Amino acid sequence: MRFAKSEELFEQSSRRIPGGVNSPVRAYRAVHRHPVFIDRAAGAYIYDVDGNAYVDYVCSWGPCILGHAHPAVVAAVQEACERGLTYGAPTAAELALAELIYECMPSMEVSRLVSSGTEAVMSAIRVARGYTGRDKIVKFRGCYHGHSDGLLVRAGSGALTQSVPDSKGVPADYTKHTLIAEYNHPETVKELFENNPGEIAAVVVEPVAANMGVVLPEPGFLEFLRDITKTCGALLIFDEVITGFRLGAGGAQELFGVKPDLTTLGKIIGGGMPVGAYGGRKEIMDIVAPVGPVYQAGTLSGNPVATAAGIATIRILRDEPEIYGQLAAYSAEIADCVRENLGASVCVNQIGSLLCVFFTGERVTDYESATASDTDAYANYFNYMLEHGIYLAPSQYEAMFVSSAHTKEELAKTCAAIKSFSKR
Ligand code: KE4
Repeated sequence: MRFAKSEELFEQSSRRIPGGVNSPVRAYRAVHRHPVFIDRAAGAYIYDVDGNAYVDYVCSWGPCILGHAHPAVVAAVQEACERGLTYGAPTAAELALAELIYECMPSMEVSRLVSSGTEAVMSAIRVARGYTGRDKIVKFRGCYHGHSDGLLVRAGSGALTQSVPDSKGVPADYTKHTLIAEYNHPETVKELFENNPGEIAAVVVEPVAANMGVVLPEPGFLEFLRDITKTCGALLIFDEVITGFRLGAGGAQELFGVKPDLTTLGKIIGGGMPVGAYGGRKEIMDIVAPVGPVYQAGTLSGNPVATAAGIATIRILRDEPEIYGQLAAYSAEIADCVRENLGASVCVNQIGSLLCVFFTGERVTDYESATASDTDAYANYFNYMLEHGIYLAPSQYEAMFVSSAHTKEELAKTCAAIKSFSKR
């Protein structure tokens, strides 16, 4: 494969954009090479500026669950554009999206649209603090909830990949109310509640952790969080920016049967356009301005073009639930192919169309075991697969995402590359 144009663009971009990228993980630093610059994408494929084609398992970090440039989504966006791109005023489309979200995730009786997952989680935290009158928040080491100051503490995803889980530029005063627990270790949560009686406003958790690689909740863990928050007067916030509409139209809360007080969404609900959302029961959300005293706002919140893409996407996922069975079956085949060919050197965690290949011989059930993985071995795997037309996340601490556009043909290509990697 040739990468001359990507190399040239990267060199030029690095002079004008930090690290040449608009989000750190895209810089490929963890896989020790320059990034490829993308020219276009369609269905299950993404094409770089040198004309190389790849089967895409990043799917823009989750949004493209229907594949790239899905005709119905593109048509909805085109139609919306012709009516003007943004009004800064309420529209019927925002109501339609809020109704769809409520229909699929009944815990979100009332929701507010924003423009990113970061905004959604930042706002949900503010609501929890305003509603409870408490300041402290519990998050889990290795979980990532966007880049708002108070949550860049032991954060996962790009923060973990770049070894800045506690970002510079965030004053200690901004994070002193952020308490850290260990995912899948209930005793660490219990200890925080015992040591901070009456002070914890909320526990925020990725119901399936997907920013330290993919780590599934141990049986009873989410139920434990539900119980302890209820008992201690704190709110439970499910950050479903990744899992929402990914694990099913009802997200992780439907799959695991645990109902949070607040939920945050992003990625898929924008269908590839910038949309986030936060919401919960009316009694809590009525605290949000202009109804209540918790302020939150956004120029492009509920933007008509973005909501059109989100509505088109969610309607397909709601009306064709068989998509989720197809996604899970495809993903399980990938997981089996990796286990068969890479054997004891890897641990593959997979749930629905979320999966991760950890280069470790141990089971990965928490932050400790996830970060024991051999990131150089992952980098070798990543580079081999890229050179063989398979586009994976450029970090051990991210997920593989599968779309409904991935067919048996892509499965065969992917398994062939995995097999040849095992024999290289
Ligand atoms: P955004 O602000 O990037 O839209 O969403 C932040 C966010 C919130 N919550 C969860 C569970 C998330 O995974 C994210 C963002 N996910 C990363 C990928 N793991 C975005 C990719 C990137 O940072 O470039």
